[in-house]
Amino acid sequence: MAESAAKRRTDSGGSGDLNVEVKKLKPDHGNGRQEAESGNILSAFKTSAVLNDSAREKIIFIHGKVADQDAVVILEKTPIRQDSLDELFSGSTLKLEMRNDIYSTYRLQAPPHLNEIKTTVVCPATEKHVKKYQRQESFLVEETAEDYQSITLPYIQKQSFSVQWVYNVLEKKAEAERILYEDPDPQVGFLLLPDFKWDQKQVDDLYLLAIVHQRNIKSLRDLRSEHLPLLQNVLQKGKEQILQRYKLPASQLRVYLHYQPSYYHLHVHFTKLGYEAPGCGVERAHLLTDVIQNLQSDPRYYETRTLYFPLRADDGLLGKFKEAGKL
Ligand code: M7G
Repeated sequence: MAESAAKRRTDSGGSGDLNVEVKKLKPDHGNGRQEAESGNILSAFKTSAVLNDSAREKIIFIHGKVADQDAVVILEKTPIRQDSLDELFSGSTLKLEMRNDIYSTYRLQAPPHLNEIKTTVVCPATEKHVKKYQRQESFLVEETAEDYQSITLPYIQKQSFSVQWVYNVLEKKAEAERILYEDPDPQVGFLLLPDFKWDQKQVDDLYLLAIVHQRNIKSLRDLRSEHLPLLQNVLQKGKEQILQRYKLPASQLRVYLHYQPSYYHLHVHFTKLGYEAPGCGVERAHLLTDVIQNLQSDPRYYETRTLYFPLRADDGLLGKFKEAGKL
């Protein structure tokens, strides 16, 4: 067990940030400057609705207000780390609930630092954010090349989420200390950093993002064979970095793009194979290796193909497909 605990600790050759203390961050209102805060910005949070929750995943999405601003708060219990087990057993109190023959159940009260809740705050949140986190039925959409030009493109040009947070990362105005690797080349370069869904405490749910420096590639649909050097570079160097830092070989990784993404600036998801990351299903995730091969066999593959993707019931884009008689 000691060996596997050491593995889970992801002794990453000195990246040193797997046990970073969670700082409470003030919303940065788009300029990317974040301040470590000792106070609790959520102490005055007023809940208006639970948007979604899952007992199995131990996560809850809440809509409410911070001061007068709309906010979405996500609370998530984090996995139990093997390297904290000794402390968990020796430093907790144990309250018996029931005992029967050889069976007994307890409530274990762990020391506070082993009992943290990962908290994500979106503030101010737009109506679109509230919808993104709301539990809803999804519908599979069939998008031809013409549909993309006449329905999807005009919609995303007007209605998509701001990519200010992406520019803040690229310009080192936010999360600069979290960047794991940068290839600064303007054509084939990218930044690699932890996705904000990953608390970096264990590799079991590893989730990194590669954000490309080129700013004119919105999504998979815009990819052409001229982007092959960029995609190959992201795949190759991303894999190398992950092997070096986390000792995870490429055979343990799922490397993919979302279509449709939420944020229309090209980025690639790197997740650990055994971890069922949200959005890793076949209806939304496109393996980067497949994307590269498709572009090698047809330079206009993603310009011309019909693509399929799920949209949630009240997604405005779904409404546009319905209006056009496509559903
Ligand atoms: P996507 O495919 O555009 O949309 O991926 P999705 O959120 O529907 O999957 C964007 C990815 O960026 C997601 O995995 C998000 O968790 C992640 N992400 C979003 N924001 C706003 C941030 C952020 O501010 N910082 C970091 N590090 N990751 C983010």
